Amino acid sequence: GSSMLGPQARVLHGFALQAAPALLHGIAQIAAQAPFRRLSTPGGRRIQVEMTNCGRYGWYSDRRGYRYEAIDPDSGRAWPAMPDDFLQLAVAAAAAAGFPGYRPDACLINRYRPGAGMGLHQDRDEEDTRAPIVSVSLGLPAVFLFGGMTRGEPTVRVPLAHGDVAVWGGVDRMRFHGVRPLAPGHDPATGDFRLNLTFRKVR
Ligand code: MD5
Ligand code: FE
Repeated sequence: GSSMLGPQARVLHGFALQAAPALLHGIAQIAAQAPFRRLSTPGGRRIQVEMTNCGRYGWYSDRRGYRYEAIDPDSGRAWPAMPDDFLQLAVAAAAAAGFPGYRPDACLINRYRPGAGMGLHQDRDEEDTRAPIVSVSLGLPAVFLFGGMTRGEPTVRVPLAHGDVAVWGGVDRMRFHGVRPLAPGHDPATGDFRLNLTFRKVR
């Protein structure tokens, strides 16, 4: 089943359950080429969530700003290619949520340990804001915060479990959102992490 969070925001519960083992294997291979790391904000604070990327563009942040890079600044090499099964899952989820013809060119991989969270923010570093964002949750559960178009509006708490896929597009694309600090837990399949794949179309 699926839950409607907004006119063009959906959670597809369990949509990635079948693909999950292959996705976790793919993440391990990507991390062997482009290791998870803690980036810095332009203001010099370290981001709690560990990140890496696959696909044509990778999200990156340091003193010079938030941006997308085709070359991993920490290795000087291109990001690992987006595996076919990653792309197929994202395309199928977008279509199921009403966004046919999705062609993401970036996949940010977020790794959360217990205690790590992500503060309220908007995703505004992409040139293409018409394409939706597809987000896959694996491993430990999290509480997602779904807000409004301004920071001050109230947020709705949305539980996200292993295998859930969320799709945000159209009028819901620029909503403020965040992730509450993860509760302690065990998940042998992910090594006691929450892993999140965030597919985007940058250009
Ligand atoms: C996560 N990651 O669970 C989330 C999934 C990020 C991030 O937020 O920037 O890495 S993506 C959630 C999202 C994206 C775009 C719009 C909305 C939510 N929304 O309108 O709620 O690690
Ligand atoms: Fe975000």
